[in-house]
Amino acid sequence: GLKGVVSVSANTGKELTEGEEPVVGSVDSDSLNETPTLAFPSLSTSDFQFNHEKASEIIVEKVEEFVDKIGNARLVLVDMTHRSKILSLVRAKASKKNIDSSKFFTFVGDITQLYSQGGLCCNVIANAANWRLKPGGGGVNAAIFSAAGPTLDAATKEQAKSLRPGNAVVVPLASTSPLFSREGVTHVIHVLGPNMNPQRPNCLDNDYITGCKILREAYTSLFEGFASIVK
Ligand code: AR6
Repeated sequence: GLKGVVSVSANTGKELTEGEEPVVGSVDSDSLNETPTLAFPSLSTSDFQFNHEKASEIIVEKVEEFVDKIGNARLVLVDMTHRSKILSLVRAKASKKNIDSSKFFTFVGDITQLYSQGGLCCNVIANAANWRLKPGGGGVNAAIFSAAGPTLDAATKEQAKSLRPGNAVVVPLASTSPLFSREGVTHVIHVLGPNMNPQRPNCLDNDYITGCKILREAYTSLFEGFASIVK
């Protein structure tokens, strides 16, 4: 039915209360494994310093636009901690819309260990990338390149040399990558969001007219990239 978005444990499907840790274990429903699922971080809201209120508005708007276009596939917004401001804002905004809570929900965990630590099967994960598509740096980019191993860098270079803000590139993972064999991830989608951090390239200097436009484009490219894999 049409319900608000809650934070759920992938194992039990039970709603988690604040501070409660998800139970680690195996996924209890086989059908869960076969549901195409994209796990994505909130683009630009940490190292790139994008306003959380504006970003959460755009996430919910774009999820609402795409969730019915991708069949039975699921979209999952991920962050590391239960204290995540962006997850709270998105849950509050999404609960006011008619978004199917089995097709879009938030999840607390490391995006590189969603299955092994959280029991959540995601065949595709998104990366908040840098324009050079380089491993390292910080945040989710460093975590994904490190967990995937050297084959991700090679596979990425086969698809693109660089990325413009607002664009995404779909990269198939080698079956030898630990992210594939341990977590069941078959594709990584690199996305470059707008940057408000003066210490990073292409800083928009608080121009949120342009910034919001680029963030919308980034989620559109990401969800279209995911849709192209699902089909
Ligand atoms: N699992 C889940 N979520 C995470 C993880 C993780 N392992 N690590 C961070 N997050 P950020 P940006 C969340 O800074 O703002 C990089 O160095 C984090 O809490 O990774 O788009 C790139 O090379 C936040 O909600 O991305 C770029 O130069 C979200 O992921 C630059 O940072 C995005 O945080 C991109 O900055």
